[in-house]
Amino acid sequence: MLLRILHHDHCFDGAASAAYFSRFVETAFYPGSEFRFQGMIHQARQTFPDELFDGDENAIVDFKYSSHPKLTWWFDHHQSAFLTPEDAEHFARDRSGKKLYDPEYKSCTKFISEIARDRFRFTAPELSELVEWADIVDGAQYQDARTAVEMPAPAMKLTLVIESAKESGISRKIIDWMRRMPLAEIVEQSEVEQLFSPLYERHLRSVDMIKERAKQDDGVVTFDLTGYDLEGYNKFIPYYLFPQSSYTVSVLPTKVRTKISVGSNPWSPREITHNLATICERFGGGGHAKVGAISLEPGALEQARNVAAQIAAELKS
Ligand SMILES: [Mn+2]
Repeated sequence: MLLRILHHDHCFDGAASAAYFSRFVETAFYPGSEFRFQGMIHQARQTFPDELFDGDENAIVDFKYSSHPKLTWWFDHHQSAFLTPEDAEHFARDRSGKKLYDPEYKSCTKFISEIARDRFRFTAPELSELVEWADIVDGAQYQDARTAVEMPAPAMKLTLVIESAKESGISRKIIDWMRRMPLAEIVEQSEVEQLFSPLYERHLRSVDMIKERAKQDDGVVTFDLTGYDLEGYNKFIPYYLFPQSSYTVSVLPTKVRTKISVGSNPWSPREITHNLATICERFGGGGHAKVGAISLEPGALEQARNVAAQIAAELKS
């Protein structure tokens, strides 16, 4: 018996969901089965071709719904889980009890674990660490900026490796290890260590770059990363460097765009009152209440600096 499990790729929760789900159904439904994992990436025109569903049973975890007739199991917690209203109706008509959705959950791993426990009497105490960390990482519920930036916890190290993985081979291995190994032991695997070191070096360099350029004024941290060959940075770094700040406005030019990022400090000593999505929308961007961004054309540096200055002024008021 072959089980195909499609999961959200480049995502700690996606990998943890695949690991937990496979342990659950192996015990409760399909003992002795073979499991094959396949990572999925969000695309503007998402499709689910037939060849994805090549198992005797097929599952999707932590990823969009598919009305494909060969799909047996589905678990998701994303706000935008359905590609079309037809898919949402197809899901609503399902009576199998094996397709489950709850956007209230911070992680799909925790959702799976609670459904497995409450409806199918499956528990795995040795995986409780995995569930707990999936909830922290996917829900950005770090206890402080240090945890998010220095990455002392094995789960944070694994997150850096999983999110940056160029090919899916290492993700499959990590999923297999997650099924049966504590997180501290997974990060000690030589393949993981080898990938982690250069990624962590680059992350530390980005902390130094931001430290060099950033200024804080009236609770707003601003910096411009022009001239550094950087594609992005860990969004908690500004609050690690300036724990008393409330907001960040940054300019980051890359080959594909000139990005203005606007964020708020999850550990801010003062209340976060501005809706950052609303502010970014006025300049053609968007996001969530607590974090937003605006993407301008590559090379639009003067315009980006101008927009960033206007937003910083507004956040100080
Ligand atoms: Mn998730």
